[in-house]
Amino acid sequence: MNLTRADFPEGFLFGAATSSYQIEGHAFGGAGRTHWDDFAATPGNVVRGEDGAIACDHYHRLDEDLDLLQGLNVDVYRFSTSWARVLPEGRGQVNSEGLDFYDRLVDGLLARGLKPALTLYHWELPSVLADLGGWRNRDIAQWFADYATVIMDRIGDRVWSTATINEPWCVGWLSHFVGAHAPGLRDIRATARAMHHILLAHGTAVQAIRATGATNLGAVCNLEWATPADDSPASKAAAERYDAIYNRFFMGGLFKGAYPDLVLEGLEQHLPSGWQNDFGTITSPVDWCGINYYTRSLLTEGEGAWPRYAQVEGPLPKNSIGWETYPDGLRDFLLRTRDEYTGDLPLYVTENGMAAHDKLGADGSIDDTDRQAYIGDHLEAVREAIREGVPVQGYFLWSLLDNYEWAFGYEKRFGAVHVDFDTLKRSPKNSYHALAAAFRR
Ligand code: IFM
Repeated sequence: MNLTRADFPEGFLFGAATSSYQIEGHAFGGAGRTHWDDFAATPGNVVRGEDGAIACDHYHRLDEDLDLLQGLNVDVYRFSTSWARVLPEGRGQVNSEGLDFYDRLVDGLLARGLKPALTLYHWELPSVLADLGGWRNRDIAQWFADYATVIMDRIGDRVWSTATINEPWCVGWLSHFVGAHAPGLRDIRATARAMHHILLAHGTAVQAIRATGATNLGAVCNLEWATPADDSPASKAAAERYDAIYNRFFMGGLFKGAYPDLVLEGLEQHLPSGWQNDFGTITSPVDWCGINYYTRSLLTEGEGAWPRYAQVEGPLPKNSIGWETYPDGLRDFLLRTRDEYTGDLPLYVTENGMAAHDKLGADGSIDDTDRQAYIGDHLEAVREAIREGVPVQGYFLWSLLDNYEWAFGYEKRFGAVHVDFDTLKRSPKNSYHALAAAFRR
């Protein structure tokens, strides 16, 4: 790693990120069932049918993991609270063990000099609410705001920042149109409603938790650069549709109070009636915007009904999932976000990292040179954006630990720390040591 902390502006924050269901061990501490447990229980949805019941057993290894974070020399830790751990039925009765756990987590961070960056929803919807229609049901906006208030009442006095819903595209499109994430639907009407209600829930929660005195609130979107696969007008149009659905729908809703025409073409007839009246809530001011960035896609004209695009395999080096490494996309998104959506608002890269081809050495070390190169190249892209005047104020590595990679089960590893999922032993990879050196103060 060539870059160090000294290559970034004074006060720039380095962090690491995880999420509750991916690391905690959902079987522990009285957590309620989630739609990911249901999804994983359906044959064919998840590699080997794996779920988050044990995951990294972070629930019982909290101190060890917080020590690893501290050893990484980061400033801030992005974690999420689990709705179903705190409210097993989604609403009503609070599981005090769940809140106690997050209390210990926040205090453990502060004791180690780390800033707690909270995300309120990273995908584990309580099954009870999923059974009521989940993100398709407009009532979820208030359910989510009520849950957010329960969390803030307990730890809001000590968290440094709060984000609402991680990666709206995944919660909406990937989960309701593609069907690759819980609840695994392939239904355009469900998709339109879910995508709109996610933003409505975001705005409703922002208003509710601001009223509790919460500050430093943000929205986090995952963005994927869309490149036409060739010079044809059809491929260019396919890339624009992909970009509109993936990136511009959510950014447009949050920061312009409007959805792109290219998305309305397909979704308008399925949006809930009166959707235009919700933008006052959806655009409730936030204090920062987070961008999760991993890759780009190459697009060409597809077959069949809207959105009629097809993804084509690209020529660039890929991670172990097959995602191309394309750091220019991060720089270009930071510029575009500032220019078209957020202006002076602080931006954070709230996730970036690589599922690498980790190699175990005879001495027990884990060689992940390609992960180090990936991170270095993306940090360089952040520097380029900063040089162009974009107010980027921090970068979070995904992820501290190898963890439950959703539909890929435990097979794809993003961690700076290796986790043996049989023994749960943690072993820092070479990237952990390189990053600890780069982030040293
Ligand atoms: O593991 C996920 C995370 O939950 C959300 N952002 C992308 C990561 C890698 O796929």
